[in-house]
Amino acid sequence: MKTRAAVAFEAGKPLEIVEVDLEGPKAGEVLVEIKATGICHTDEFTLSGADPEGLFPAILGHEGAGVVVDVGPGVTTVKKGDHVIPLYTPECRECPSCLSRKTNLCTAIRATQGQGVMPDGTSRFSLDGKPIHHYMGCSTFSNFTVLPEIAVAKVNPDAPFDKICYIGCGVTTGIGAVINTAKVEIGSTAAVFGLGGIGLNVIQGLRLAGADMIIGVDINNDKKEWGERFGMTHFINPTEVDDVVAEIVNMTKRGADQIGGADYTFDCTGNVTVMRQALESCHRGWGESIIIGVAGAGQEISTRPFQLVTGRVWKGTAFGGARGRTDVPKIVDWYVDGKIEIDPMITHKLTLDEINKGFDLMHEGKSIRAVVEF
Ligand code: NAD
Ligand code: AHE
Ligand code: ZN
Repeated sequence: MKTRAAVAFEAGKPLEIVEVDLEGPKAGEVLVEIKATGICHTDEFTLSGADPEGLFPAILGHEGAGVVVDVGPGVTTVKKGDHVIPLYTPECRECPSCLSRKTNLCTAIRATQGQGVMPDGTSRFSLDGKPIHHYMGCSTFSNFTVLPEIAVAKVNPDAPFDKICYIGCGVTTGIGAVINTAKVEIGSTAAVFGLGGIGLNVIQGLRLAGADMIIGVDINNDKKEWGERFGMTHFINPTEVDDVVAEIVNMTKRGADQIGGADYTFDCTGNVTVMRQALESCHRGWGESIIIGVAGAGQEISTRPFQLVTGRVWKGTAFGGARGRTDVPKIVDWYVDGKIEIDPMITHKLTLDEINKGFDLMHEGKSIRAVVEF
């Protein structure tokens, strides 16, 4: 079949809207009509050329929602008409990682996913007979896409696509980092670095978890109001203070020994200098810093080992530690039941033809989430 898609032909160039060829689903695969897709900073990261796994030409996008329109042989868990969210972190429930119960990082199809192809080693997308790469196993910047059955979560059909697409990455990543990865306790103190599409969801996760003090850090002062809307209690613009780490340590001093530092910190910027600040803002003895941001090829993190010797913990999280087929339907229900907010964070709605504007808005710091509706 033919489908309209935004194709990334080259790193650093705007996406081009073209009609591409799409082969139908093979065994264990499903054809999904994407109804809406968010634009995440990770799409921008790959388009910029900074992603070591970046391949071109490719159809980017990994934060979508849509309807199953066809299934290949052997598919048993979803059927035509089901509403689904594509999963860049699948859940096969059979691989050693899934069975370990220690991680959400299913390994069933990770190798081919990184090569921009389906599990059989080929692409379903092509243009003029030449293959176009899939992206993160999702390619939601296409009106129709093919996904492995293990990479779709069946969700509540009453939920609006233009909002729940965000659960395909940003919402789940932010809230999941708090609940699944950090396992934040009631009364905790926390600092969130970077108040964009991910950081604001970390803040709403911290509010859900019952954190007492939620410090937001962003170089853009417009983000103060945004953070407060979702539960942030204090704001720091690091460009307006001498030392953001000292500032956080001072603000969080408590107890007879007056030792400061947050119980939990989160990097939602992808900047390795900020990652160090986040680690060093943690409380001596137990503070945990969770890296969510994705850093470019060649970038490395560093700190004095003494920071870890004295009990601070550095962790990372992908997709908020969520097991997609199990957890994503629950998060959709939380949204439908009013337990979490999404609507105010969808700041812009675009057509596929306007998708490059979504990247511009992100660069200008004007959007939280721009969503493309098909
Ligand atoms: P975004 O562009 O919406 O937000 C980034 C925010 O960081 C902006 O508000 C910006 O002003 C702020 N910022 C930039 N430099 C800063 C600095 N030096 N100090 C403090 N704040 C600073 O991006 P997003 O969609 O929220 O994504 C954030 C990061 O998370 C990206 O690196 C993205 O690739 C990554 N990400 C990771 C996962 C995962 O599973 N680990 C999932 C989604 C996104
Ligand atoms: N390809 C990059 C890493 C990109 C990355 O870390 N991706 C996150 C999801 S970001 C979603 O917006 C992820 O899930 N990572 C785990 C995985 O298996 O990819 C690189 O550096 O090579
Ligand atoms: Zn993402």
